[in-house]
Amino acid sequence: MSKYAFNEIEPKWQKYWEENKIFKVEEDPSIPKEKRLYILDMFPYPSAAGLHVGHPEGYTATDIWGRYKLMNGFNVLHPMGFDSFGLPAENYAIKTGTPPKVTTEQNIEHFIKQIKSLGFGYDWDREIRTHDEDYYHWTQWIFLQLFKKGLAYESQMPINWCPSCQTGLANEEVINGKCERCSTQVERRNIRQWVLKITAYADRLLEDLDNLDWPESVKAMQRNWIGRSEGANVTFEVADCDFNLEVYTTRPDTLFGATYMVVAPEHPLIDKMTSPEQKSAVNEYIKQAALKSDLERTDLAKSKTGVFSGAYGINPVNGKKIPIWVADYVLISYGSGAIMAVPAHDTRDWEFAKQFDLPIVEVLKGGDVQQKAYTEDGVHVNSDFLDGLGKKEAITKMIEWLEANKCGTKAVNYKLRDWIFSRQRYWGEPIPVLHTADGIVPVDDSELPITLPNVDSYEPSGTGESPLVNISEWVDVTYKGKAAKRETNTMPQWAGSCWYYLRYLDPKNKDRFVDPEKEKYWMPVDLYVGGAEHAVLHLLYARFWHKVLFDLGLVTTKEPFQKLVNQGMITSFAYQRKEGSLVPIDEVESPETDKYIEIATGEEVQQVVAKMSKSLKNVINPDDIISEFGADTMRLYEMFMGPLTVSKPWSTQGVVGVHRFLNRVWRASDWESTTKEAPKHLIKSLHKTIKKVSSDTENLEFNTAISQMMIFVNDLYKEEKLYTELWSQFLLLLSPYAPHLAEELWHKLGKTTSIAKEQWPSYEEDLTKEDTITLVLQINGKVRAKIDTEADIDKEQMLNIAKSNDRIKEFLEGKTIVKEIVVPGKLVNLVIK
Ligand code: ANZ
Repeated sequence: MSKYAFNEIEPKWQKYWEENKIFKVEEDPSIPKEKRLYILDMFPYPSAAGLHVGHPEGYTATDIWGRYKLMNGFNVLHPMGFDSFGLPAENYAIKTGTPPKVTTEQNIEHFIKQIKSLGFGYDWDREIRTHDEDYYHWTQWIFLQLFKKGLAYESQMPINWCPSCQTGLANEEVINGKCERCSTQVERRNIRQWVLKITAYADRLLEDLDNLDWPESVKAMQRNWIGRSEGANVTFEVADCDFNLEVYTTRPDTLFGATYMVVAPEHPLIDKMTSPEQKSAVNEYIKQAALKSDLERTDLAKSKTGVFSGAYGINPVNGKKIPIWVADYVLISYGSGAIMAVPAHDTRDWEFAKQFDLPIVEVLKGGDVQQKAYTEDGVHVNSDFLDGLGKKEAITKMIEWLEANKCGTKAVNYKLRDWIFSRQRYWGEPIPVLHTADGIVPVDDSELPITLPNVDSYEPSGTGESPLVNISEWVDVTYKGKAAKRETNTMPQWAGSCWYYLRYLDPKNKDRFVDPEKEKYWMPVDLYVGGAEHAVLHLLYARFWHKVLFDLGLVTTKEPFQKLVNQGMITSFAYQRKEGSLVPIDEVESPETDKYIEIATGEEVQQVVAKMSKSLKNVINPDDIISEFGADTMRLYEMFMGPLTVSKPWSTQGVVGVHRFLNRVWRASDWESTTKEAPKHLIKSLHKTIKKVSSDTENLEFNTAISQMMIFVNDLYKEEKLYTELWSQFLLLLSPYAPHLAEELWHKLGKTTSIAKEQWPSYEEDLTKEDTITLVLQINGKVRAKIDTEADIDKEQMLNIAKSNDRIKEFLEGKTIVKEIVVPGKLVNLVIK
């Protein structure tokens, strides 16, 4: 008996696929559009840590699907590349002085080696790296298209600034208002930024979601992020001042309940309206508010703060004077940065009113507004011409009234903000514009790419600018004979991933970002698989760029990714409750993998899982699994763990189980072989398996497809003979899942071409049907029971079935059978006395 030597087999076939370019793909025009498939993985950031188990989860899924489709006659494009600009490489450079390019490329080599060791069928000729000059040439070019369309502009924007480190910080680097590195109180500072006008596409980004085959949860997150709301802008006069205050409200119907107003601490009119008595208190408050992040300011759990400005607004519907407060729960960046406060019907306003003892006036019946804000629908009261109306009609009526009286208009607002697109960092695409005596000008296309120069120090400049400002040979240029300076801000990490799926289509094109024919041939992406953490940023930014390119006539589809699938997270430390206590998942016989949740407080804990993380020392390294069990086991196990889209815990026992299955397949190949026809029951088992594996693979239900293959192999083991025809069909089914083993056993049958290029097997519907009959059981000629049983049973078995049937047994109790009548395949009649 030979040994399943996966560590010899696997590299051998990987080399064979690569050398024979088995997965190379071309634009074959004779293949119709519906037979072309573009399958995309979210390309990895090449971190120093290498691949983790989450990467192969998605990659195996797309690889199986791609191989399956290839065998079904599809022209399959399935590329891989690297999202290789990013902060970790730059931080490492600050620490060690090693240029980010060097570390990044080392990491990429490591990633490629690891990815290749899993036997994925990528067309490596199309590999891209976002930090390659040939790649970011076109990232810069696309930026210039946005710039020329007026969608990229410069603006002073408030950012988090650490006065001690002298640098801007990302939101994630601010902990409780303090710098993550030195614990200094972080300030908000206005810094010159490049901004992309994504808000110009808000409506289309929202509407076009409807036609996408994406998880509802991701669509919901994008809808929330865009946050479209409808309401009204209402103008309030400010008493004794010559200016008005505009507010945005989604509830103009509650205008009669407005008892005070609030402006954000950054509101431009504060200075003008604050009374002399309130001046110092207001100024002090503004200073404090500047230290807080938006998140802290809007946190519902935090108590409200504010200060009276000394000024009053005049409610346009009833002429009442209401105080204007300054409070940081109102953000300058939303609506008009000022609100009318209706404490009876808005939770934040209610809390504020309670805190500062401001009046609460009910205008909708339904709750006790002295106890709690009533935010549901109801019937209007205390509201003059709105009394008796419900919320919806009242909103419409109030907007009509406001418009007729010229003190308000219908308005739409979005939470979505324009996208701050510049970073004061080195390791990113330089923004390709010049600052000249005549203002900002784009560099000429012929000068692209504007490449990153070598620098000696990667430390931020200390003035909030990137390390590039110190490289005067690079920064100082001439433009039309006059001195000019290059832009030293670079693009954020998201830039390269906004369009990479287009570059795969034509990765070596020197003249264009993509050839239009190739774009038309492949787009849109038919299946995009990756983690759920990209629900908003990457997936929204890429849709935005794509729509801009669409408007410029540079791509032919409105959307880049037609179907999106989120893989579930692979977790660790799994325990499940069994007979009252929590036991490690490895010891639970059939764990309910779809039920794992993080610890639920308050209830009895049923399962416990933990994320894999370095600090918990529970990270599984794919390399270890591959060297101990092989890539095929790794692939199969990750697919067998549970449905692709659910989160599931790693189980070492599960890996062993799957490995045992592959070993059984291997050993079967050593059985005595025959070209004779296999017994009927095996043929039927095969056809059932082909049917189930085909439809499950089609629907990305890989775990159940694998179970079916296991059932088939169990059936084979009942005969222990290798029926070569049957066997070769099974190997075809196995090949997308365990491609190395299938390829090896395929060649062992004497085949000389790759199994990957064979045709997927088909089945006969008739042969997938169970051979069952309905057996009628009678007592003294009366029907007492009916049961389904296998068809080919003999008289003796029929009698046994009848006599052991529970219902029949009841009739037999205390009686004697005097006659047994058996009609084969149909009926048993027992005559009793
Ligand atoms: C009065 C009112 C009464 C409101 C009521 C709500 C309920 P969405 O739905 O998220 O768009 N608002 C407006 N601008 C704001 C700002 N810059 N900072 C903080 N809050 C602001 O939210 C719109 C509502 O949020 C607006 O409608 C306003 O409060 C508040 F029973 O006006 B409303």
